[in-house]
Amino acid sequence: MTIQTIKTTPYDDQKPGTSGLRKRVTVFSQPHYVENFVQSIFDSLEDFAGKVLVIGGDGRFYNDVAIQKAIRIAAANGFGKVLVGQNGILSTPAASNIIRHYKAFGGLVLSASHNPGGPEGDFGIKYNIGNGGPAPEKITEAVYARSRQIDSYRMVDAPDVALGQIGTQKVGDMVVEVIDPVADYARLMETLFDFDAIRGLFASGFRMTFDAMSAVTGPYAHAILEGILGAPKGTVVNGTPSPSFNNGHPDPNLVYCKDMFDLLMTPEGPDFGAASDGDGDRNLIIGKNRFVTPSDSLALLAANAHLAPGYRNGIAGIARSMPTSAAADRVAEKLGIEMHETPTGWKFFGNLLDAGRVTICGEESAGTGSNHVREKDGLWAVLLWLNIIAVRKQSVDEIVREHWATYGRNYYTRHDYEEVDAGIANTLVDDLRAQLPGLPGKVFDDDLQVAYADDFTYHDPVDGSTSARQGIRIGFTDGSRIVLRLSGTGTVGATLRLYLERYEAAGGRHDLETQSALASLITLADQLAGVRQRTGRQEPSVIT
Ligand code: VG1
Ligand code: CO
Repeated sequence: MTIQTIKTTPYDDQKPGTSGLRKRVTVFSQPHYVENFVQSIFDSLEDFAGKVLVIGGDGRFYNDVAIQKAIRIAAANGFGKVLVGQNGILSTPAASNIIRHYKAFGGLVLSASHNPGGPEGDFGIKYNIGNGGPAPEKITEAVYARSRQIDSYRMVDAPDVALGQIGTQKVGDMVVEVIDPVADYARLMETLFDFDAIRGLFASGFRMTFDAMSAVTGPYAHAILEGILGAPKGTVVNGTPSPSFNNGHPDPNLVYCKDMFDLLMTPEGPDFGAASDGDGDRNLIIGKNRFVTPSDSLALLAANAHLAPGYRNGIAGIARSMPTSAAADRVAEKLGIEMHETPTGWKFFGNLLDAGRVTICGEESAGTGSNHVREKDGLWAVLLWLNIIAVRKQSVDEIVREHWATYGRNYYTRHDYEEVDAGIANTLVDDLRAQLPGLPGKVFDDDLQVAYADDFTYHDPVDGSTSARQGIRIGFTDGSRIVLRLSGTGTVGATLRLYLERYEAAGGRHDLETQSALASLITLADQLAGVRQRTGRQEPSVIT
């Protein structure tokens, strides 16, 4: 085996964000760019000689190029074996499962998730540790520091691996095993859910539509929903992964899944609609005449998890990201279990899950998951919903309404202002931060009294680490909140996310239109932060 040591110079922009390094394909395809980053990852890890590395991606444009480079660098750095999904494909939750199941040292997940793909779109690389979850900040910071110093990387001189072919090959001294990307994942789902009950549901005429958005979940959804569970052919739409996502935007929200939403609002539409994102870790849930906000979905899944065999004995606790609504908190309170509020990004849930302190985690951005893996999991959420529907024999709308009648409703919306000038966005956040000390006690609109105003700092109760500046929160005495933070996954300019929440107790009005229910908070947020005036935008780019 020839190991080449290749001279390189550092790039200064390889700082991982909320979920790995995400950049335009045009940035990733610069000379040595992928190589520098992958070598910087390996340089930040210890004691992996001879061990197993998992590599998989969401199949987007450039996946095939980057994966061959990563395999050659892994071989030159002394990994003993690489497990790779056939054709280089693994959904993010499936990759997490493979790392755990085969007790790998870690894994590389090649994905820019919900960001658009294609030659003009985005690509991404993320490192996951041995628990199957995204590397904690300690590692991502070390990788970034290394990427600014790197002066060479190691690569074996070997031909491309035939990724289409299941089985074992060799690259230098390293074994490369190409595996079926779906099989282990499907088996895991079967251990968690009552597949007989879900089969019965489909057999009884229940109809669903699952939009794989031409992204990675297509093969998983075909195999599990239409194959194992017997949903009629055609249940899965856009089920063939495409490197450019068929020129779509694989973000399962009400903008990019508007057709599905409209269909679910018609009498002849199916009973249930769901979608997942580019790498298969997000979920969109829509019942007939009922869109379920991700924050509500987290609360509902937690409250009903015991109906699925995998959670029969109850859940240990719940964690949610800070901007996610407090709906889940009310469930935790009632169940008498732990509740944790973490910064945005799945990497912050890992310690809590590993320590057994929480079982179910979720984010307002359409991410929910459990301790079965260490990533959020789109199809898992869909299957848990189906399991609950099959057992409760009620519609999504009925289940949601009953939940609100028991716990009250947290009206919730997120307004995204995408591709804003970064300078303007940073000043806006700085200026709002400067106002925070003067806000507590102030009363707005006669009845909105500020209870606290801060920039969220998280203290990890498991490893004692601290993460500061995780988003501005302004909380009111009635439980309402305004949250504002900058996205850490965008690749152009800055994306401002404004999150608004208001609680309406059980017995209150639960049938208001969300934007009108939150109108006074929306106006107040704009008054405090000056989003419209400073960005010149009259409307958010996306409302969820
Ligand atoms: C967004 C979401 C966050 C999620 C992250 C990765 O991050 O808000 O909740 O964990 O995307 O999701 P940000 O920093 O842009 O707000 V995925 O499905 O793109 O890996
Ligand atoms: Co994703």
